[in-house]
Amino acid sequence: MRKRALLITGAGGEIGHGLIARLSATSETPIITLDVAPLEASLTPYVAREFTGSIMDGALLERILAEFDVDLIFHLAALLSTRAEFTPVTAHQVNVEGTLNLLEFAQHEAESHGRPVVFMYPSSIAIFGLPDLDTKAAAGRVREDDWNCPTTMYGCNKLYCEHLGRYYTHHYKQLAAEPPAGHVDFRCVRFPGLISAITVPSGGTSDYAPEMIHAAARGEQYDCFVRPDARIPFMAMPDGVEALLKLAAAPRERLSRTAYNLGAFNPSAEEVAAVVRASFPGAAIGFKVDAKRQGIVDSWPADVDDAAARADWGFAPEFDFARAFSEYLIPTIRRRYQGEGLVR
Ligand code: AKB
Repeated sequence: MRKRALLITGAGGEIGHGLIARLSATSETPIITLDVAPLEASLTPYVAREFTGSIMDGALLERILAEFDVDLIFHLAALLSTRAEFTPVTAHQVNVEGTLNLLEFAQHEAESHGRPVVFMYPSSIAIFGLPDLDTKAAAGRVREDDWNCPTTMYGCNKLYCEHLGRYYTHHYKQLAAEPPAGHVDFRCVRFPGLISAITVPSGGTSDYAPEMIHAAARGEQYDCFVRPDARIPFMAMPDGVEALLKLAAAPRERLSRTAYNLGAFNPSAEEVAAVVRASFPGAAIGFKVDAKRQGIVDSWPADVDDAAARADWGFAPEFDFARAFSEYLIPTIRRRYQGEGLVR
């Protein structure tokens, strides 16, 4: 008999941290994880079984399939936007081929137990590509199907995988006369920049905001790599985790799309710096623009229209810009730097 479980890939990353803690408190289903690096000790008590390995390893996925009955997957493993620009071919392998492997894994799970497999996929504002700053300013709150013209390998990967997920959900092997009982039920949120008080990101282009906050808390000088006026949407990590859980639990018939925009607040880099300076007096924040990373941020929308997520499955972020800092980031970060330390 296979054991019932939910699977999290890339579990040791930023989203995985929050998700594991939250799921272990709310879900009865045992959690199994797959990550290239061993999970850190603070997470292992919440996990029934930890697999250390790659999503590219077909034999390992077969082993998991043979042992576990999975009907919920959070596929978080990915190479983020800045890192992907340095190693685009590897990024394509991990972000696209890895996701295809997981979709096939989900399809086989569904066929084996005869139930749908809910496949949760974090996509990104990186799937958008605005050609210049005037267009970005004029575009305002960008809707899901507008400006789907990414300029990064990561953005291309995420957009294509959104389509793969839609294919597996609605069109898989169109030759089948009847849709099979067990099938992939792909659900995707397009995250803005996520800001966690517990972890610092690595390899992303929205990293300047969290890096600025954590550097100030550590008493370190920080040179922001985008211009003061750079503006993209952000979200506090607890709202990101909550959104994943809420969409995963939504009745299928309520969902009018497979990919949803999400937003919460959209400060400029200078507005983030001002709040950080006010919260950590003496914070030394400068601006040293990296042209390539600036170009990526300039191509992302200043804001997104997330009306569909709000209407279909009740997305409602708890933290606006002020509350994210006053009630989550600043108090949690202060406690962490005074106490247990920081997770990287
Ligand atoms: C990145 O900067 O690559 C990510 C994202 C916005 O998807 N944080």
